[in-house]
Amino acid sequence: TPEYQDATDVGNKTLWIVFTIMLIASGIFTAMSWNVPISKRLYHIVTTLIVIFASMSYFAMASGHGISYHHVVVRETNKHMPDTTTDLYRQVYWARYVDWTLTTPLLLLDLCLLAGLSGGVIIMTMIADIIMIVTGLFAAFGAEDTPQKWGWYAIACFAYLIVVWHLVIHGRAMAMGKGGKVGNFFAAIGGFTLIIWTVYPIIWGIADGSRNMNVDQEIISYAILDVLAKPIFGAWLLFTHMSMPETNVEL
Ligand code: RET
Repeated sequence: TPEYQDATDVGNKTLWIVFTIMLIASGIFTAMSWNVPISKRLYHIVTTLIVIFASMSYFAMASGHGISYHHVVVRETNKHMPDTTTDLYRQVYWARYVDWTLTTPLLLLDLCLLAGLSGGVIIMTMIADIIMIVTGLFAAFGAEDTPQKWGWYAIACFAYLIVVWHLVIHGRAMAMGKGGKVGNFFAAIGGFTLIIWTVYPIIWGIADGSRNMNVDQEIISYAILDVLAKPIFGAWLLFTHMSMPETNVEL
């Protein structure tokens, strides 16, 4: 007998709420960009695109698109009876991975610009991040609960460490070089990012990886993280940038 793990009304309402938050953030960030000359809008453009992409992916997920079933055969060994197997179908929102592939490199671009990193380091950081998301997608759809699935997960975690390495080592040094004000702001918003981002692979391991969390709980966990990582991060960055001319980017 097959078993289905689906979102309920609670999960679906959560998706609609986050869609609304992302849409409002898109409007606010767009309006904020109108108050600065076009040549000084780089952070605004990057940050607004992040919440627009998130709005689209949340709209897809809330309206029932961008979802697929991951099929796993769960085998139970019984002592005095023959083994039983269950066909388990769990919803996987692949729209998230499309969102993350586009938005996480842009979030990193914001931080790299703030630190004043060189083009080469920016590209390496963004590519390592894309490798992290794509290998995470392979892990999510890894057939069965094979070691292979956790192999992809390990590769994704390794790529994540490369991202962290670039920002913590090079990013912090470069930001400090721009003066104490920029250095302290980079340390604060970078530290916030590091904490939030590190929770994603933990949730993934508990929810998608080992299915110790139901689909609703997974949706709610990612919802909280996504709101912190995108609209809250973006508002903090744009409002600080407004009052701190030292953060200006010459491009
Ligand atoms: C996965 C699973 C594989 C291992 C790792 C992951 C990391 C994901 C991260 C996602 C960040 C998303 C953000 C979204 C914004 O709304 C793919 C979950 C390391 C760090 C910031």
